[in-house]
Amino acid sequence: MQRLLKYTTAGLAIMANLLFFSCNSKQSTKTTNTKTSNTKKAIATPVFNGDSAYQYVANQVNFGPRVPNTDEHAACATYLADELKRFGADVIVQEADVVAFDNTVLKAKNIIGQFNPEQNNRLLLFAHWDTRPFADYDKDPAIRNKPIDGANDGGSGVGVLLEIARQIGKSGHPLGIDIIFFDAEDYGQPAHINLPQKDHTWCLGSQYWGQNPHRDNYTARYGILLDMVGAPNALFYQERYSIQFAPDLVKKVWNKAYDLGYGNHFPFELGGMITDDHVYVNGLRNIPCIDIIQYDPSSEQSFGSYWHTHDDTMEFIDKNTLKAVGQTVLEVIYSEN
Ligand code: AHN
Ligand code: ZN
Repeated sequence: MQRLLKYTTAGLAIMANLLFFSCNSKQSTKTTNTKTSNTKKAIATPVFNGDSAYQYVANQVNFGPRVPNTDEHAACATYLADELKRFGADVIVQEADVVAFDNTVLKAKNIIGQFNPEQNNRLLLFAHWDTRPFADYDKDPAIRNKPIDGANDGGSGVGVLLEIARQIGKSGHPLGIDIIFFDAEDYGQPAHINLPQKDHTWCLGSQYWGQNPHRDNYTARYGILLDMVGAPNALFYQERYSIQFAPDLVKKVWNKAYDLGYGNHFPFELGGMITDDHVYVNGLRNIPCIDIIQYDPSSEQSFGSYWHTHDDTMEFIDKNTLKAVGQTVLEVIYSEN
């Protein structure tokens, strides 16, 4: 009896299917397709929210300057780790004592958010989250030794990556994705100071991580660094180390930006050769890396006139630039499988 009922139900289902098929073959073909390709179905690229990213930048700035060994820095570290956890990442805070150019021991914290930690196929996105302890290029010499807000230099890359993390948390991604906020990037030796110039005084957090990755033999398909990605009308020229390390990725990112209508921010032109976290991630871990970094050949220091001054505030953060960078990176990582 039970059996018979089952058969009957199955028979009815077949009949219904046949009927459906004959009435609307187009739709039924569609249904079949989704069924058979269930596991491979691509996830649509999420929509990056520029307002949300802007708020993440403001939240960081509201802590005050995030200079290592300060309370503001410690409070912001907790905030960043908590946000990544809230978005569903497995979070590791890697603590390290690193030595600055003036021999100050910095209690550094690299904040690492892992999506799909069991996946071997990984993509890496990163930015530095600390801010410069001085404003060596400020017009006013009286305030050059004061720490800066670092809205753009520090805040913007992290703000964009937090929004990307939120979107990955909501949509999922077929690959493993790591988002790393490196510390102690911006404690580099000032150019005009009465000390012999030392090498490798920038990017101390990424140098440490490169030598001591959070997982043994850590690697990723590629890495994308975001640095100073929030200024109005910012231009992201193709940075020269990036072209050397990962020429195909540069093409992929710049083409994607162009396709999305952000070509105005991403000229197909050569930029500077910039010592930044991507140099150490690439060199120490052998991961092809690029740096999306503002370059302004018309300004004295090539990064925009606000750079390492007290003008690096929320006033010069533009949601449209955050959106252009964030949507481009999302589009690139959602084209991978
Ligand atoms: C140098 O000026 C050597 N590198 C730029 C890296 C940097 C500083 N990014 C933000 N602040
Ligand atoms: Zn800086």
